[in-house]
Amino acid sequence: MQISHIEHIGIAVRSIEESLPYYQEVLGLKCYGIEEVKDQKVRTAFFQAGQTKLELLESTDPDGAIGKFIEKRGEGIHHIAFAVKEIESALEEARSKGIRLIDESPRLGAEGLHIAFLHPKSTHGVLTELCENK
Ligand code: CMX
Repeated sequence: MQISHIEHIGIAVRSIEESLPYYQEVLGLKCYGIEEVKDQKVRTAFFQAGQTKLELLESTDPDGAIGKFIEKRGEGIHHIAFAVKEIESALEEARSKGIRLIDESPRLGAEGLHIAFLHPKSTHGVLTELCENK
């Protein structure tokens, strides 16, 4: 597959509001958008950090992916997202190479990106997101 860059790094937090002072006042990054992704049961906050972005993820439902992650592991890095050209063929390539897909086909994520996740049990422990801006 063709990866052009790291699109963002996803970070699970208990509370976006409580995390903002660290990212804004200590790191000096500016939050440029907060968005709820209902089907993922999360609220997201985005920061531009040079050529990539940080995505803070706050759970809106304890049974969602972030709710369960925080319950088990606490706050911390949750996933890495790569920007790819042609996400459908990237997914198909991952599948054909034996990678377990969480999403069989791309769906709409935050910021209108087409996204799909690869299971961390088949990617050496890193929950991996592929995304395409189209
Ligand atoms: N990174 C690495 N490993 C992870 C993980 C993560 N983010 N989340 C879970 N795991 C591991 C768990 O530790 C567990 O390992 P063990 O069996 O060794 O304990 C295993 O994966 C299964 O975890 P689980 O708690 O049973 O959780 P689920 O199987 O219910 O779900 C996952 C795990 C990755 C399939 C689920 O979180 C998922 O579908 N994620 C993709 C969607 C998502 O993350 N959405 C939120 C972000 C949305 C956005 O960015 O817009």
